[in-house]
Amino acid sequence: MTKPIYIINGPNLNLLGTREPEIYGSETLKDIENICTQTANAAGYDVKFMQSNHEGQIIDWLHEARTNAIAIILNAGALTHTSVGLYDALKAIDILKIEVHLSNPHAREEFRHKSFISPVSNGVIAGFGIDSYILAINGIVKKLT
Ligand code: CA2
Repeated sequence: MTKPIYIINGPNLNLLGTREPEIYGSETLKDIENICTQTANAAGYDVKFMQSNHEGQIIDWLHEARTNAIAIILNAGALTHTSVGLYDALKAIDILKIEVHLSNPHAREEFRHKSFISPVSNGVIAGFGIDSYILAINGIVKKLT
């Protein structure tokens, strides 16, 4: 059986749809999960969709992905800008890794301009709202097929 694409979401993304729709859109994380699953399934891939507010849990999922996933899509939320732990975990992973963001962090506060994830990712997609995830799935499918 084909391994799934792991889609891992970090801190506070469980709150999507409740605040700041002008920045993050009005969809909930469940809406994003549904459209990602539909998009991946249509291309013949499965998805394992996860969210945690805890850095250690995200690192554990990344370790699991090393052997159990075909590719990783990671929206690390604010940990993007702070986490050497995520940098180290991603550096040890050889499968495709795509960093995604709903907003464009480079057009926001300066503290969001630094990403610990980008140097250890194969690609970065930001600023397209929910479509950032869809673009990442389509890019992964194209690279894997
Ligand atoms: O644009 C993105 O996807 C971010 O990864 C979202 C993070 C932010 O820290 C990054 O700089 C960019 C924040 C996610 C918080 O989402 C919320 C949504 C609704 C209400 C509160 C938080």
